[in-house]
Amino acid sequence: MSTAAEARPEVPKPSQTPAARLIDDFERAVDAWAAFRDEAKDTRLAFDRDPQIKHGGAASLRVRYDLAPESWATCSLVYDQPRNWSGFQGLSLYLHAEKEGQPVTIVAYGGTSPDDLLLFEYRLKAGPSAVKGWQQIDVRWEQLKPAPWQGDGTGKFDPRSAMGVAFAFEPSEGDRNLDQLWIDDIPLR
Ligand SMILES: [Ca+2]
Repeated sequence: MSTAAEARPEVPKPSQTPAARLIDDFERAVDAWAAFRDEAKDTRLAFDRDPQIKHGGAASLRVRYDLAPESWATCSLVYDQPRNWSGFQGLSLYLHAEKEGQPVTIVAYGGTSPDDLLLFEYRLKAGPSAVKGWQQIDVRWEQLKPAPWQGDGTGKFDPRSAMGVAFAFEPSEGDRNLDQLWIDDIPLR
């Protein structure tokens, strides 16, 4: 860096506190998160903080799931009231997986109350970097698609009324799917 650049006064940034930017980094208890599952099937999902495998800080979120064919499960963070994320273009996170190609759907919840959630999805498969270490995933709001069973498929996520996020899992090929993956550091971007 040149001395001229060093001498330049720092330009104040728009006031977004770190707390407002961060969805979670799993450094504290994860009791705001909840597991939801297809209760008609023998499908399970469990999550906890993992102090052994982490991207940043002291722990990540480990999600373990055992999915019956044609079922689903989610690990969800649902807010009591909508939050305004319109100052951001999306969110990012770090993913660690056991297998390359392991599918996971990142969900942003819209709506106005926990009883009236809209689901918007970004489907991805873990790449080799997620198996070797941590894969950074960036999701822009416009990349989110309404859940297939929701409306006519043209709805858009409205970041002015965000109700939370989730990681959603479905069995890929009609078999049981028993897997686990890890998530860490989820900021708004
Ligand atoms: Ca962490």
